[in-house]
Amino acid sequence: SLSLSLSLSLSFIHSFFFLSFSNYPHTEEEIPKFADAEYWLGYFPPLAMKDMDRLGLKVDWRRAFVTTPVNPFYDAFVRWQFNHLRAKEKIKFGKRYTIYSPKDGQPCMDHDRSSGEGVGPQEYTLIKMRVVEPLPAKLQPFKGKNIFMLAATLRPETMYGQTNCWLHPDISYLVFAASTPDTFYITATRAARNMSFQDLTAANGEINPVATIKGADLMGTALDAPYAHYNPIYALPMMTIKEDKGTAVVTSVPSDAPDDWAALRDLKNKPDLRAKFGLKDEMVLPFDPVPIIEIPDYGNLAAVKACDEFKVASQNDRENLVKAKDEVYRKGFYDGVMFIGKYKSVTSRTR
Ligand code: A2H
Repeated sequence: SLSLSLSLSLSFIHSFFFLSFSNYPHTEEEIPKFADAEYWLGYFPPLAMKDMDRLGLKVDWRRAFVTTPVNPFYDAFVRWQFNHLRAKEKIKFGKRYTIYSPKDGQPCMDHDRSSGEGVGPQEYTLIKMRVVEPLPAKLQPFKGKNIFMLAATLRPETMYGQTNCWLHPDISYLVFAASTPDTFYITATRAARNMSFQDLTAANGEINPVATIKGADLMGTALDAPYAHYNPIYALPMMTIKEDKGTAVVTSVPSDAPDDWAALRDLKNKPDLRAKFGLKDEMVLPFDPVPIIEIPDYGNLAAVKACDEFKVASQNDRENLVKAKDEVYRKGFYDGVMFIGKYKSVTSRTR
């Protein structure tokens, strides 16, 4: 009970809301008073104390105090503590990933949201895929500049197996200026906005848009992708790309991602599909999956094997793709061994 009485903090009050509401009449007239952010500090604690007394808790309320800056003594104590911790370099001020509200200029935690409770930041690795000659018509104005498609991936260790880049033909991609001079990035608009808060544009929260281009007009763009076995690789269409995930630019690793193999196989098997997007055969046909991870009893092209095993018919065969992905990701994670690059011979068991 001592610790209870010591911490009349936000979370403490929060857990007693229910009791207070059920036992005391709250009037409509009271509500506008809460527009003053400090009003509740005087409103709820007495109700919570009363409830706890009624519950039979033996609390020494003489020790109760408020743990916010409205209590100058407590505030001074916390300041003192933080100054000491800072002097000893135990704490520092800086940026971290969080759900952020541009409107309020501050992080927006779970309970402060009207929707999206439980949503957390997802960290992706961005792969800078350099656009190289010959530029498609819509990218001609960027001749001689550094211009990159930014693919978001959760599996950066698989980049040795890249065979192409995926774009959705119907998504409008934004070309915007990067924080470094003469450099431009291509992503979905939403991703550009998120990046502008992460030091990837010149001014915080500001995007300098230079062009908007439909995915269909970027098909066949030649790219130089880091660590890729093939150079160049090409931007190709994938119908299952989501506009609101990552950057809506996806790098393709058909050896280990069933979605990627299914979509690449569609293009390889269907000349009509290639023709529809104005793709030349040499942008698709020479690109076979590259073995990079060996899974005991499964081989070194896990996604290809799983797509066969689960009879994945096409990139739109969602049901069987789910099964294939479950299998490949689980087996790859526990038993996969990389046999190329910096993480050669590393498995999740030896990591
Ligand atoms: B991963 P999560 Cl080898 N639409 O990268 C559809 N898929 C997208 C996407 C979008 N807008 N943005 C990213 N992705 C893909 C490599 C990879 C990936 C391998 C194996 C598994 C894997 C090569 N493609 O992801 O929904 C990207 O593909 C398994 C989940 O945020 C990205 O990582 O969990 C992954 O989905 C992000 O998925």
